[in-house]
Amino acid sequence: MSTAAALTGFAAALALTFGGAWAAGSSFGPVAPAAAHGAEHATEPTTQDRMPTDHLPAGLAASRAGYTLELGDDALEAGTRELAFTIRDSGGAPVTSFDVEHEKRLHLIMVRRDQTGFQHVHPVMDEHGTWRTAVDLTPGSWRVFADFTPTGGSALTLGTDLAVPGTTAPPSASAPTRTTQVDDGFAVTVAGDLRGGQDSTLRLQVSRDGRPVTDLEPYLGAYGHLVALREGDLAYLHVHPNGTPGDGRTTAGPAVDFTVEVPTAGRYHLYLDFKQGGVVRSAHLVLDASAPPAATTPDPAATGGHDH
Ligand SMILES: [Cu+2]
Repeated sequence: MSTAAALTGFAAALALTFGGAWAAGSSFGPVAPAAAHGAEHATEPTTQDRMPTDHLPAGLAASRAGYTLELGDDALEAGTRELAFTIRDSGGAPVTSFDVEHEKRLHLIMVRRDQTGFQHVHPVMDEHGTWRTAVDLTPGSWRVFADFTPTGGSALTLGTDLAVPGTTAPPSASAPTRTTQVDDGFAVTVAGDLRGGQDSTLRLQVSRDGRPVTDLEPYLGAYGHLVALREGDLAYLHVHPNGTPGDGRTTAGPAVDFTVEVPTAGRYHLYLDFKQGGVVRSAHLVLDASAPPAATTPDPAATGGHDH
């Protein structure tokens, strides 16, 4: 077993310990003194049907809400490789029951930490709970996000690192990017602004050879899927468009609107997946989110629905 897997096992045991203390109603509160030594999830209840209560952005932890993402290999060679992984429950058993969300039981997003590689793939699970998929890897440090809903639980995105050995160029600094070229003459432009802790609407427009694209095809039930990753720690947000293909009012491009709430001010990398001519393409844009006006208090109850 790899070091990371062993550590994950330790983390699960730690979570179990605290879960037990929680269930037994011990005299110390939710933040036990010993929790200062442990990982962030040690302070969380591990009951599987509870949402994480700390409102941490998704994707920052490999273990959360009683579930752990464990890779089969912590490192893979560059090239087209098979990535294998397992979602384990708080007892360490592989999870095999998942709800279908956007036509799939699990969405796997991979991004190189320097934001120069992005993949959104749909692994296949065997009867033992091991998921497998082919991935295209270039040298560097990759972040692997598993976006899923365990049956009986809440939607969850776990993240962990995968190393791909080899020589990499020093990362170049990012810059806000509102228009980007995609393969085959496609381009994507974004209008609108992000505000930390508040909803805002982004309009993404797809063109090809300078002409608006009006024949987008539904991909996983929508005309676009948007993943936002905060620069620095890769906090994760997966957003679906306003409107559904076939609802009588949503057009097949060129504009796809998203209501997005990023957790904080800062720089965000946006990856739009869209489908046309039977081909799924990804566009990479970069926006800076401003701080919310000081007087406003974000109301979590008012922001439901942006996630799915
Ligand atoms: Cu997906």
